[in-house]
Amino acid sequence: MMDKWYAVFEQQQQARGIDLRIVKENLKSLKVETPSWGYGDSGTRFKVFQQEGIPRNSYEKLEDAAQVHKYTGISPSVAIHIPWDKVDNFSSLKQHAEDLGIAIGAVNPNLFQDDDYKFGSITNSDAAVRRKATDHLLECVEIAKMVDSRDISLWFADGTNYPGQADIRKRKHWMYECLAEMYQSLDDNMRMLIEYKFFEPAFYHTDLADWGMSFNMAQKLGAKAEVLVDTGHHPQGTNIEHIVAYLLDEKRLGGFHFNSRKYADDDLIAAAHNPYELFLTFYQIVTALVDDDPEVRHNANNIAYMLDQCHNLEPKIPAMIRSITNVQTLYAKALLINLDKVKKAQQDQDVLAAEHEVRKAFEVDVTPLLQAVREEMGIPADPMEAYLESDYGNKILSRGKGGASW
Ligand code: PSV
Ligand code: MN
Ligand code: MN
Repeated sequence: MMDKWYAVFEQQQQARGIDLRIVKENLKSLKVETPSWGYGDSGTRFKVFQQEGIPRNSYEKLEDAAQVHKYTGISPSVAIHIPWDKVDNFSSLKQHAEDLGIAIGAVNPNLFQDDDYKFGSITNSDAAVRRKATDHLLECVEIAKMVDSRDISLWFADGTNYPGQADIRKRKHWMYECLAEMYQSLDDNMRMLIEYKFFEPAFYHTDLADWGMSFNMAQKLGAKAEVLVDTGHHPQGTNIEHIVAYLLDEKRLGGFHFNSRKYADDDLIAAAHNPYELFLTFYQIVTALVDDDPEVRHNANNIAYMLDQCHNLEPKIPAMIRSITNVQTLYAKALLINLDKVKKAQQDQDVLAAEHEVRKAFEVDVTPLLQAVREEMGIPADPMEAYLESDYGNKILSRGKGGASW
């Protein structure tokens, strides 16, 4: 039955001029990292809800992440957050990940949960606080080296709540000084990915408020500094795919933190509210993968895809699986855009035809394609169903309540 379904799908796509061999290759090379903090208890500033079976430590977080990889086949690494994931022996954590068939991914410093950082970390007017913050960044670079991780993801809560509270330009200089010191400590293969967010926890100004500020900082630092786009960190209505296209053209798109949002930085299941936005983001990436400029292609092939989500109400592991399959589904749809036809419509300045070609791919049901790809990868056709049928969810209940929180 399934084979017939796929055969029809193949025929339809071939008739549209789509080479499914390339589509499948691209789908098989997609990797989406999950965040260690997404497996812990989380909530809002109003309440952190405790779930049963939450990992009690970083080792157990990796075990849960390995389940996500087991059933999706495309999430082989886990981002860690220091000090939440600070362990006595990083080689043993690394080994634990390897034993589970996964790896440690991006290292995330934490410069927002210490009283010293009340008025800023690397932008604080107090040189001693900036020193402490920079030392933490350097410590994270060392940890990344210990666990063989390439990327350090940087998000700063630094900002102010009131006009006049601080000297915005001085803070910009201090930030550059601290980041430049960190930059010097990176090995040649390493990267610092600079995230931005327009508000929260600061409500008047945030030192890295948008992609332009991160981009400017990255450009000043050097080629190992790139921009990290967290899809939940923009004002309403922002055209994220435009930002993505711009950064790709500048060869500075370091990675993504996928999540979905309705109102603020909601950190919900990726594409739960806004699948078309993620599809259009992938459309920009798909065009960059075949760009004439080899550097643009290189950038498009080296994007770190990561989730940054906190599942406050829903069980964590299936929520991660849903997010990963959503990302994979929207990437698959974007790969079905007939770029030649779009190009032709663009040359003809035929607005309707161009928009139609793009949207048409979104409307394709890619279930048979994903099932075929998963079968070729030795992965269950329906990752969510297979996980729910396993006994892992029950087994972890013996951990009880009161596990790690983010
Ligand atoms: C806070 O907004 C945040 O969600 C950022 O997106 C970071 O990437 C994440 O926390 C982890 O520090
Ligand atoms: Mn993020
Ligand atoms: Mn965030």
